Order: sequence, then C-alpha cells, then structure tokens
Amino acid sequence: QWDSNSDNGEVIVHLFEWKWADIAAECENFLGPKGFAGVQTSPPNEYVVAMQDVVKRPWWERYQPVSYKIVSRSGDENAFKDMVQRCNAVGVRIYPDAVINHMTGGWPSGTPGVGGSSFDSGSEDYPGVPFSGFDFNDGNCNSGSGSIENYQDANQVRNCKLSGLNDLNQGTEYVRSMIMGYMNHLIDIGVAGFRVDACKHMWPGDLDVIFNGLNDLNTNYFPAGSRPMIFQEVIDQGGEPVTASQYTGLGRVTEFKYGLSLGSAFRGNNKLTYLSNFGEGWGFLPRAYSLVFVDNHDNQRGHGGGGDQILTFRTPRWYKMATAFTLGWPYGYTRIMSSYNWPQDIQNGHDNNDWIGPPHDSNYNIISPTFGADGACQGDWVCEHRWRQITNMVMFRKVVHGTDSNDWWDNGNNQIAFCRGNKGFLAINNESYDLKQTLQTCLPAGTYCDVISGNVSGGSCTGKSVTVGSDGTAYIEILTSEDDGVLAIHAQSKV
Ligand code: QV4
Ligand code: CA
Repeated sequence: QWDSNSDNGEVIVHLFEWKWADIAAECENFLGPKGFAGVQTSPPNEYVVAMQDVVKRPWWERYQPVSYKIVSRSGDENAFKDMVQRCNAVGVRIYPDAVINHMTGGWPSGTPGVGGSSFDSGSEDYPGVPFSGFDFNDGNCNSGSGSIENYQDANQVRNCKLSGLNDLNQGTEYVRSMIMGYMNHLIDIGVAGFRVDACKHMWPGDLDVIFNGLNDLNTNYFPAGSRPMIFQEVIDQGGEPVTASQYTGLGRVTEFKYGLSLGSAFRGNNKLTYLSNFGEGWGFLPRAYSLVFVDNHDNQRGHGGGGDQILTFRTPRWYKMATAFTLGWPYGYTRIMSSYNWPQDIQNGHDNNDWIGPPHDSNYNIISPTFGADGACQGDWVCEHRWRQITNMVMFRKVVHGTDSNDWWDNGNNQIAFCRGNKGFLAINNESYDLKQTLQTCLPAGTYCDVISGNVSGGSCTGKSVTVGSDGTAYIEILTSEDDGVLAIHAQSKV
C-alpha cells in the first residue's frame, strides 16, 4: 500500500478541480509522454451544492459528501471510467481523493446534492448512501459543541465533528461496508489507489480494517495481487497526541513539515546549506512512508497546515526553485500541485476569497483548460505541471530513479549542488550574487542541455549547455540576471 503501482516515474500531479474528460486528454497529450506517474483527482463522489449569499459553489463543497454516487462537476461515472481507461492506457495512474471521515455540515432542508440526491444534515439522513443517525459519532463525542474543540484530546479529534461536518462512525460494520463498497467500486473501475482525506480524524484501527477490506487492483491494468496505494492526509506539525507515525503502518502519509521547512529556507529564513540532510535528518517520516509536496490545495489558500511560509504559484521564482529541489532530491514520494488562479482579498492576514471555486461559466459549469502555442494554460488555469522548469524536473526524477544523492557541494550559505548517482546533477543559487564554480557533476564526459533554461531539441539545447570533462567536473554558471536560480542536467539531456 506504499507503492504507487506506476512505472512511469515518481511524480503525482494533483489536477485540482479538473474535469474527467480534460484529465483523460491531458494523460494522452502530456502526462504520459512527460513521465508523470499519476493524477490525484478531486473527489469523484456526489457532494452538496453550496449556494450561499456570497459563497457560491466554493471548491470546498466537494469535501461535503452527500452520497458515494460517481457524479460531480467533473463528470459522471461514464466520464470517470473513460478517464481511467485512457490514462491507464498511457501509463498514468488515477488516485481519487476519498472523503470518508464525514458527510456534510449544516445546510437548510431541501439543499440538493450535485447529482440530485436529497439529504437532511440536521437528522444526519443521507438516503443516497444510505446513512442515518445511527451511523454517526454523536454518542462518541465528549465535546460540548459536538465539534472538535481540543486537538490535545485524541478522542475528540477522531469522534467529534471537524468544522461541524457530520462525523461518520467507521467503527461499525455497516459504515465500513458502505465505505469499502464505494472505494471498491473505484478500484474495480481501475484506479491505482487513493488520497484519503482527514485521516487524522479517523481511528487507525478502523482504517486498517477498511484498507484491508479493499479489493486487489483491476487485473485488466495491474498484475494480480496488486494492492491500492494509500496516501493519508494527516497534518502533523508536532505537539499533538495524534501523530503521522500512527498511520505509516497503513500506507504513505503526507509530510507537512517538508513544504513548511522548504518554504522557510527559500524565503531566506534558513540556509540552503542545511538541506544536505533534508528528510529523516530533519525529523521527517521515513522516506518509504512519506508523501511530500511544496504546497497543496489547502495551504496554498491558508487552509490546513503551513501558514505564511508556504510557497505557491504566486511566488513563482522561489516556487520553481523549491519544486526543482523537491523533484531532484531523493526523499519521499513527490506530488506537485496544479492550481487555478483566483482574486485574493487579504484582510488581516486572511484571504476572504479563499473559497472561490474553479473557472466556470454563468451556470457554474467548470470550463476546460485551453493551451497556448507554448503549451502553457490560458486564463485562470495555472497548470504548474506545464511550466517547463517543473515538467522537465519530472523527467529528471524519472531518469535518476533508483539513485541516492551524492557529491553534495555548497558555499556555506545559499548556493548548493548535488548529484544523483551518475545519472543527474542539480545546482541552485539563491544568493543575491552569481554562482560561477567548477563542480563535480558525476556525469560521463559530454555536452548536456540544462533542462531548466530550455529543452533538448533536435540534438541541440534551446537553453544553456554544460560541457562535462572526463573527470566529471564542469563549469557551472547561474547568474542572478537569469530567469531561474536552478541548473539541472541528466543522462537523457546529453547531446
Ligand atoms: C463552519 C464553521 C464551523 C462550524 C460549521 C457548522 O467554520 O466552526 O462548526 O460551519 O456547520 C467548510 C467551511 C467552514 C464550515 C464547514 C462546514 O469552510 O467554514 O464550518 O464547511 O459547513 C475543506 C475546507 C474547509 C471546509 C471543508 C468542508 O478547508 O474550510 O469547511 O472543506 O467543505 C484540518 C484537518 C485536515 C483538513 C484541514 C483543512 O486535520 O484534514 O483542517 N484538510 C482536509 C481537506 C480540506 C477539507 C477537509 C479536510 C474536510 O484537505 O480541503 O476542508 O473534508 O487540519
Ligand atoms: Ca471522525
């Protein structure tokens, strides 16, 4: 359950709020050829249609399930099946976001599900599953409000409502069977695993039963006996009784300390020289159990863990440097965020527009991404995964697969470089002055294209090139005047 079930590299892209038909096309046109292992999708199940006076169709409506029917603004079950088939066909796996801790928060009676199902949040009645009041944790929650009030109390964290969301009791056979039924339906369609939402708020023992009750993967796409990859969302920044390591025996766990530490370092609040042992040496989870990322859909908008250190597409230079380091560095299974832009309205450190949903038409239908001649997304789709500096580092990670880091160099401050076996070399300059050094690249002699400043095209480099001598050293330049403070070469960027 820790293995990705993909052999197309080691990077998952979170195509946040993308429609299934658009993901299918992206797998074929881009992700397969560029070495992406898979896609984390938004929750495919039915959720509440959130229409309030100001907050209309927020992205977070998808985290309030109404039923486990495969119907959403991303498409219906047939569209989902088509996406899974087409992505698997080009080696790109699908990992849906499974929201199984809870159902909706409080909504006026008559509020519909996006697929038309009715529900009543007050009586915890969800006929679309069906779930009734017997299936929720009200009797097991010891807080006054029924919501989580004290994160120092592990019982509250699991048995009380997260932000007022009706909290399912995964301790009963019936609730387990409905959740397993939903996840097995997706497994039988052909998914490779799941991002599991809010695992911190469910008992590890219950999750163990649920995950062990999942089917082996569909043998039309995977070897017999393949188990779903599980990556559990657990925000653990230390100081709480609920910890990430309580979940590592069940599957991979999100390592939120990673993006926070990296954001702090690239913002200049820590020295890059200290990244030489980034990973277990910093108290992070063992790399075999960790899922790492620079930002995610929550903390890029101030939700969840991370605060103001998190780097996002809004700080592009640092973001590309941190992403290049993440994809170049051997620690953890990597996920990159693919976002949409929205107009922030920061008041007292809080974005009042943090709820704004994906690009949509006048009927709130999500609009499809469109692409310019250079392959970049247009309009409000940001598509970080299509930024050359990020795309090419995804391929870097695929090329250096199986190697560790070696031959670390730094200037004692914010210039660093390291090799990946004899397959790749990465250098970063986050100083206010140029990097001009002869460094060990560990690569065989020859001329290599820098995949950050350009591509390999027709036997030549559209960006910078690096000439490696017979001793593996090369003259490396990263000028502060250049677009990006990174240089990367690898075995497949040789001309
Ligand atoms: C409001 C009040 C509550 C009140 C409740 C009463 O804030 O105090 O009790 O009304 O009904 C939305 C609104 C939120 C509202 C809630 C319930 O933003 O104001 O509560 O709905 O109606 C996303 C958003 C939340 C959103 C939620 C459900 O971030 O703002 O809440 O979806 O729509 C912790 C968890 C971690 C979690 C993180 C955000 O440990 O697991 O908080 N991250 C995951 C997802 C995240 C999602 C959820 C969990 C919930 O990544 O996107 O929250 O599924 O750290
Ligand atoms: Ca719970």
